[in-house]
Amino acid sequence: MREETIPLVELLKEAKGSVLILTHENPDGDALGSAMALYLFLKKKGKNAFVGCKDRVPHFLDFIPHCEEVISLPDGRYYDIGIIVDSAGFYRAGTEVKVGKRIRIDHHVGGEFYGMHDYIDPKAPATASLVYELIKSWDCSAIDGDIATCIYAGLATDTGFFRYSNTTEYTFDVARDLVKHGANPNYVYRMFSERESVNKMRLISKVLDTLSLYEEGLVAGITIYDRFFKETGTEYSDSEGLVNYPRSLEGVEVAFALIEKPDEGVWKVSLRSKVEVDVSKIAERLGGGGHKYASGCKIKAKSQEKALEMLLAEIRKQLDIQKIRV
Ligand SMILES: [Mn+2]
Repeated sequence: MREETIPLVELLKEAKGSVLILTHENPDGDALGSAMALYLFLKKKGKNAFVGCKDRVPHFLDFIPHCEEVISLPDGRYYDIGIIVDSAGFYRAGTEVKVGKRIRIDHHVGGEFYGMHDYIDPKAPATASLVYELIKSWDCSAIDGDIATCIYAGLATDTGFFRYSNTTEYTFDVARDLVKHGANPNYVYRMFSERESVNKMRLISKVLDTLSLYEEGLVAGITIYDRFFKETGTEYSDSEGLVNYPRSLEGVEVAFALIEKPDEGVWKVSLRSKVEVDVSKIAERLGGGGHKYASGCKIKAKSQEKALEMLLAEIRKQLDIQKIRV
């Protein structure tokens, strides 16, 4: 049993009121998988639990068990306890929520702290593995096939299906236990990776046309213009994971995707690193955050050129600080 889980487990065991579990906007596999696993578990424990998100569940996550129960936020309701998962703070929900007590379960470096009931471990491969530890500390016999699938989905996607550097012996220990409890690795993989639409393929094709290299090939990036979504009949959530294309190039250390968000007047940046560069430092200087290998931020700029210039300046600064040269 993990001692760090005790305060939160004790609090939830005693909880009589409503508990809202929420994720960041544009949820990924870890955010939704973690939220759904905790929600299903708390319901099993007889708690008055709810799960909410600003955005609707995207196509690539619609296989997550019971995801149709996700409430669209804001819903105007008051909840006694709010638990945000896989997020640096409640601001990442992207919407106002009315909750009494705020709690955070997360594996991002830094971020907001709400008190002794937070369960934060930047060394965890995924938020889903923290939810797993929490459930294990309370009642491991409650892990059924649905809960195991939710946790597995989060763990698998945040580790690039057990290939990224956060994949360790521990990651496999957790995965093994989840498979034992009914998670099906091939099913989850197929749901994530083999359900693309033709429209998404056409989006990828347009996006790859924007691929550019910088710093003699150490840095590579793509730009996803808002018009691309309209032209291909896709939507913002289809941009998830496209940053892995520039990252997959030989010699690239830092990869990025610049995504136009005209409704917010910003360019959303996804940053990825392969081995050494700590992209969380780049994202932090631009007002965002994340992990060493995967981070994000938003840049307020009128044009793609301006946003790119600001981003490249910070990337170069980080390469200089870490003395990374071709
Ligand atoms: Mn995560």
